[in-house]
This record gives sequence, C-alpha cells and structure tokens, in this order.
Amino acid sequence: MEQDKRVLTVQDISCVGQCSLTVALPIISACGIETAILPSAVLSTHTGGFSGWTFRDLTDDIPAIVDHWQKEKLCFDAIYTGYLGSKRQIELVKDMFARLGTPDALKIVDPAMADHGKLYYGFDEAFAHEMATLVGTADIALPNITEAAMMTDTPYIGEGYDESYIRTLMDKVLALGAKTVVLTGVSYRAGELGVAVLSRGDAEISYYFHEKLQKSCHGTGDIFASAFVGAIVRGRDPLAAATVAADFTLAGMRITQKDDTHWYGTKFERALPMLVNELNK
Ligand code: PXL
Repeated sequence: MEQDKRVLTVQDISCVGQCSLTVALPIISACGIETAILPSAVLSTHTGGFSGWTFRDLTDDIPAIVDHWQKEKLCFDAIYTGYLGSKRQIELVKDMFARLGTPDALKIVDPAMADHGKLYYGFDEAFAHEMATLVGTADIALPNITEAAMMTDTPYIGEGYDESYIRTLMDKVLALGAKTVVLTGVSYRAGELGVAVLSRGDAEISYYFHEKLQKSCHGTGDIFASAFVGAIVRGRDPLAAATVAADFTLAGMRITQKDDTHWYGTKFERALPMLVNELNK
C-alpha cells in the first residue's frame, strides 16, 4: 500500500455554493488522503451571483492555529491554497509553507481571485500582485488565463489568441518563481477546451484538450484544483493529474447541465466514484 499522505488546504468556507472548502475537503478525502483544513474566512455563500452574503475574516485566528500545529509537530505532505480573504493571509500562507511542510512538501497555489477577464468581488489589482508573490513560492501554480494575465501584467485576451500568447503567459508565471504552471481554460479551437502544463526547463507545453460544453458552471476551478491535488498526491505527474482532474470536472458539469435550476455551483458529488476509480487503477 502507498504511504498515507496528509494534505492541508487553506481557503474560505462558503457555507452554500459548492466551492472552496466544501469542495476541497470531500474531493481530496475521497482520493484517500487525510485532509486538514484551515478556513481563511466564513461566508454564508460565495460571491459569484448571490447578494447580501455574510463574511467573517478569520485572519486573526490563523497565527495561533499555526503555532499550535507546530507545537504538536504536525506537518503536511502538501499544502494547497485557494481563495484567500486578505493580503495579510498571503503572508501567513508563506509562513505556513515554511513551518508546516514535510521536508519535500508540495506547495500548490491556486490564485483563485478572477475569471473571464474580471476579478471576483472585493479584490483589486494590488491583491493580484500580492498573489503573484505567493505563486512565486509554489511548486505548482494553478491559474486560469485571467489570473495568470493579472499576476503578470499581461493583457487579457478572451479568445482568438495563439500558442505564443499562452507560452508567454506561462513563461511569465514561471518567471515569478513557480516550478510548474498548470493553466486552465485554454482553447485554440471552437468546441475545445483544455489545460496546459509547463515546468521550468520544458521545451514544449503539454496539453490535455476535451470537449467545451455550451454553458460554464460556477466553482469548476476549485473542483479541478482539488482533484488535481488528490491526483498529484496519489503519485500522478502534473499532466496526468490535470487530465484526471479535467475529466472529473467535466463529468460534474455534465451532471449539472441536466438540472436547469442549479445555477450557483457544479454537481461534482455524483462524479466522485469516477474519480476514485480512476485513481485506484
Ligand atoms: O470558487 C472560487 C471562490 C471561492 N470562494 C469565494 C468565492 C469564489 C468565487 O466566486 O466567491 C468566497
């Protein structure tokens, strides 16, 4: 049997909305990995389409939690960060990377803050630049095209770009300091969507392309990132992990699209057995 691994994930709890921790915890656990959580904030819902949500920033609780874990000699084989609620939390995550990882812990950063050319509610350009410094410490960064463009001061192009645009974007993310970049939402042809993977020293980008569905769903970035973390910690290489994660995300989207009334998230739950089977092969 593989050695059991323990992952820490740091992101918000959106109580309703199928994103961030309510996605990461079940998905990574289903992958057979012990999953510890550190909530960066508690919101009644996510901020993408609801109005009037509550927001409790937990930044002030984080230092004591980290001190306690260090005192207990708890450490993690991978630390995966998603949506962070403030610039100070970015500094606190850098401190966690230094203090809470095993000697060869994987640092995985999803700079969850923007999509479709726009920052999520409450974030600004300065936050994107701060997030770029966290991405610079990552073994693996998981931005979408919007996030990569914002962190590297590159113009965002929604569609009609070519491979040289994507290569420039990925090189710039590597130049921030990340060792591998996994860029989501890449499409060179109508009807096709994919993930691009590039590590320092690679001559060529590797891709996994799949069908592009008509309608997008909320929370797919978090679902992809969580499944990617599960697969990489279970020993897949970055392209194989991106492939498993993209197939799982797509399966969740297909299930969601059968239900016209489900507008705020992605029904990934019924696709979990497929992910587990794939990882057990
Ligand atoms: O899915 C990313 C995400 C996470 N957390 C919160 C969000 C969003 C996207 O809108 O609002 C609170």
